[in-house]
Amino acid sequence: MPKNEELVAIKEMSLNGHWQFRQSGNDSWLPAVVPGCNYSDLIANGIINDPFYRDHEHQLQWIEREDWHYRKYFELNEELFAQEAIELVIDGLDTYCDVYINNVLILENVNMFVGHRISCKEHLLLGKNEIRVEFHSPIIKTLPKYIDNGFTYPAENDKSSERLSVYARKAPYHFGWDWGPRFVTSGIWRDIKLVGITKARIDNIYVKQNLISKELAKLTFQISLAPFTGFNGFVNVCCQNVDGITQKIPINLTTDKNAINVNIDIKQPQLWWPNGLGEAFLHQFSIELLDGEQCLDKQLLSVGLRTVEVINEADAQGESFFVKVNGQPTFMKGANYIPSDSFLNHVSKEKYQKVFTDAVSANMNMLRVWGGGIYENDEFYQFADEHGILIWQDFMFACSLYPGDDDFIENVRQEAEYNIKRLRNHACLALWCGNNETEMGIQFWQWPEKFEYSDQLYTKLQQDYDLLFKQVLPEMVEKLDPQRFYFSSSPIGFWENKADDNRGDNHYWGVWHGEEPFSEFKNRVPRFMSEFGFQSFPILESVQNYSVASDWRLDSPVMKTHQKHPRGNSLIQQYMDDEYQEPKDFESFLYLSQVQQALGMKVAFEAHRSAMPFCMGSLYWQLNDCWPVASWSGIDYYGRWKALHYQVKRSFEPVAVFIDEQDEQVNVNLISDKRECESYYVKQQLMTLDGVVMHSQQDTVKIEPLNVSIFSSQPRAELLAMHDATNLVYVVQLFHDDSQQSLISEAFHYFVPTKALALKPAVITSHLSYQQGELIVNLSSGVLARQVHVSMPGHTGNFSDNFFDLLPNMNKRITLNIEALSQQEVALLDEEIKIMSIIDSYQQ
Ligand code: BMA
Repeated sequence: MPKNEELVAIKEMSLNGHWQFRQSGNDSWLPAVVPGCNYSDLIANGIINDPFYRDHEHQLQWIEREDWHYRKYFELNEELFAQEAIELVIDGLDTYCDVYINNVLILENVNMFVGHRISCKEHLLLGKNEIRVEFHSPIIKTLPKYIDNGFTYPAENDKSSERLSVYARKAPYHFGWDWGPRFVTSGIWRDIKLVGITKARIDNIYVKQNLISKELAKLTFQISLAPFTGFNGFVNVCCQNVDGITQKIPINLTTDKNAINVNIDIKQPQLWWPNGLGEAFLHQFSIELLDGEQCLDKQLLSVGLRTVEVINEADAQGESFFVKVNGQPTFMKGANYIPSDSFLNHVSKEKYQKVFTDAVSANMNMLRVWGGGIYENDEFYQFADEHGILIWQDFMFACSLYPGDDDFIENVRQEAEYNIKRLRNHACLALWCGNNETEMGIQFWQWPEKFEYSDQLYTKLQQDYDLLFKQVLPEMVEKLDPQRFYFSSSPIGFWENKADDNRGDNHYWGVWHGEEPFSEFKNRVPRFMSEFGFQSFPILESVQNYSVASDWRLDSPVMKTHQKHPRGNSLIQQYMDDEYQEPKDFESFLYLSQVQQALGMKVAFEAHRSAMPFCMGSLYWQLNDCWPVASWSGIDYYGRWKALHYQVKRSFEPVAVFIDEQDEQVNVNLISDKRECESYYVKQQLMTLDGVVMHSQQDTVKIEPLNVSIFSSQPRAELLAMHDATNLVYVVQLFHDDSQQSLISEAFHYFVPTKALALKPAVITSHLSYQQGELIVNLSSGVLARQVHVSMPGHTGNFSDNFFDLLPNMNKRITLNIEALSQQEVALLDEEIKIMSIIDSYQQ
């Protein structure tokens, strides 16, 4: 929470920045940066090479078995030293470490996800001081537990023979995943500072939203204070963007009385809405602790006023699972988010911001912070609040059983308390979920057979499971965040049982893991799809960043290092053989892998949205990558949108047209997520791939709010009539008005699989111009070009549209945000621009 340093008595001194580090046992100290980690510091000192490059990962595994020491010398000035109390505030230590101030041990940390505040004035000196943090190898530290146990926890993504990740409260993906490398880091990964306090400080604020309606918002600010002296003062709560909303409450602080409730009512409040439904409006509150005229401490809070409910209850069709925002059932459109880097200190504020601008650009309203990563940084949730992106928050447990001993449970209890308190005031936070897929694992992943558990042991492991996820975590949520929904494990329904599509959320992995065709997405529509996905490769411009030309074949050691799913490459190829003609070279294969992923996932997005309100959510696996790799992501590590992200943008348009062929009928569906009824123009065309229009029709239509309707349903045979099915496209476009520029959604339907389509070699002409921060590219082609990909070598920026189907003889305008360009530079880009479509990727 930001403080206004000018006015408040509290004095802060950051300990971020320059530190020193060494591998334990070495005498010499080297420069280091905090927040950071040992890998980053080793890279910066030239001791190791870029861990993401080629197959360097394998050479760097020694690092996890070493201990790492960090130290910093700092000067304490008189002003800070004169404060009544001084606290060391550490937001995150990764993971097992001892913290010393001037050689006095003040903390033994055992959890990456817990921050600390340690009163330490008695150990500090005026002038020069030393802080030292000694990290113990997470491997060596947890090994004795594993040896004592005599069995292995089923952490199948932990890429080592001894699966130790479950013992450490540390980001599970650091130990390897089926899209991630194994880099088990150590370091001071979040901010660290000293805080000097006079008399008292604000300890915690919980904003309880008791009632939210259009007419009235009733809030209670539950404020806890940490007093170091007894005194009479005031707490002042003030809303900065609504006149007259202020409460100044007298307090009589003793050293043991420190809680106060402040009630705030706001008439006709402006509500917070998720993206697509309205403005994500945030009320700005300041909370001050006053001693007479002096402000001892001040915090600023952005509060979105809204209700969020998860309705998970028995209903006529089974068991519902949907989100209501401000009483409004809302279809959730989004993706699963994994940490944006293996080295968390590399995730800059700009990178976080891009996550949310990319999500908003693709018409999303929810991201799931998946349980194998981290409880994200504060700024992640601030951006989510500001951008109207709801957050589904897992606790950090995924795909495994976990210990249940007292120490472990107590450790998790502290982790839950710390993170619930940290995140509960965020408007974006929609729900808490105990873990990812452990209940599915218990039922379907044959753990007793694979890991040779006796009945007795497996019963005990499941009791431990119940203790943690059905008792401890729900109790913590009930106590600290009673207004939020908790459930123990996602998914509730299992894809292995088709009947489960009627119950709760579902992760459907029949496509990909189950090797079923993409068309199965239509037959497996659950109440809420919280995971489904298909892999692709980054395009060549990205692959070039981590490999050299001699690596560019699927079975090279480098490409295998950057594909973590054991069957990944063969699955991509297998599906491609079924759907597409053979790609002519490696670059074409990479491109086609993206086209295949996007068009495959399109089937799912459209099936889910068309099944509203039975199905009320579509969160695909996965938004992003933590390193450059072949994966399920829609945005590659370097920030380039894959074909999938462009498809997501189209499929998640608030008002959209979809065409679906079922049982020889071609149906046109109109979908609206809007809250109001609106009128649109619908243009239908049936044309050959070289542009001869067989039929064209234009209608106006009213689309009801939050609704799916069938606009038309025609027999396939009637549409095809005497035409050649391999040479035909049926296009339906939705416009706001009768101008071409008002296009809001368009659907292309082909009557044969892509492989059989009679695509003609396309000459796509492009015309480039530059206007007010935008490079404008106008494209056209004499014949239909499928999945046109435009790239500008050397540029990672994303075009407004890409990987689209280009109709014959139609102009398509796409734009790219780019800093000022001269005419000459535009001409240069004109030469460099690369354009390809499906036909160019085939062997001719
Ligand atoms: C889901 C996720 C991840 C995994 C992905 C792809 O089950 O929860 O564990 O990376 O599938 O296999």
